[in-house]
Amino acid sequence: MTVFVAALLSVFTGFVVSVPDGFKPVDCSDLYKAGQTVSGIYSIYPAGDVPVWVYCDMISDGKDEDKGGWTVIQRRMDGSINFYQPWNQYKRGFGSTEGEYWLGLENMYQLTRNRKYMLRVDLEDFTGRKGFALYSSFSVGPETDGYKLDISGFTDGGAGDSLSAHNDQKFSTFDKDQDSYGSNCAKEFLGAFWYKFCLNANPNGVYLWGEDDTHFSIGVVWSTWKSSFTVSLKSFSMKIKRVS
Ligand SMILES: [Ca+2]
Repeated sequence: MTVFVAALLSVFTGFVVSVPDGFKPVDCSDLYKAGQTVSGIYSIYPAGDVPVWVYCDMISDGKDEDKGGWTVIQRRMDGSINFYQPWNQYKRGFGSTEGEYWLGLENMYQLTRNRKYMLRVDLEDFTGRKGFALYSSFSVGPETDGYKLDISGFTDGGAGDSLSAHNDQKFSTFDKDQDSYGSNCAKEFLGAFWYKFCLNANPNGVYLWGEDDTHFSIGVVWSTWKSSFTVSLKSFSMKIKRVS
């Protein structure tokens, strides 16, 4: 349905592009290069043969030569999806590509194992203020190594760096504790992430409506932006783009 809408939009805005039969884009960067300039839902092929539905952001980043082609790997926007999910769900992905979703650790691994990606984190608070953070390198390791996060090359878009502290950590869920903390970070902060001991960011935490200190740091937190662990954000998205 949404694909249809996106196709219609592309017709109305004049971006009519013929995609060759058998074209299997690895990611949104491939689609963008093939002329798809409308943000929306597309199918990509991270591992070669099995299609995965994904939201492509074809707009982010102001510089013309650097626009578009962003594959959204995580998105929060309205609290409609429960992100307190077990390991298998984080492994294979869940949610709705039209709204909130997690692309899945295996897909992230397949995308980044042999290709170079950068990561952009886009944030918006409940007053409408926006900020972002850029990382020039992003990859996720294999499941046998706990889907370890490898991130570097931070550039500040006003939100500060809440992710570098999570570098080199394995992924943890409430039913799979791979963090560097004596207790279980996922259970303590009601999310799932590359927790250490435990967090500077909690993108998959509980969707709260702004400032809420009822329980410390369980919200959708990016601590360096607000210098706070109790401000939960309205919109949060993580998106990756191939570096050629
Ligand atoms: Ca632990």
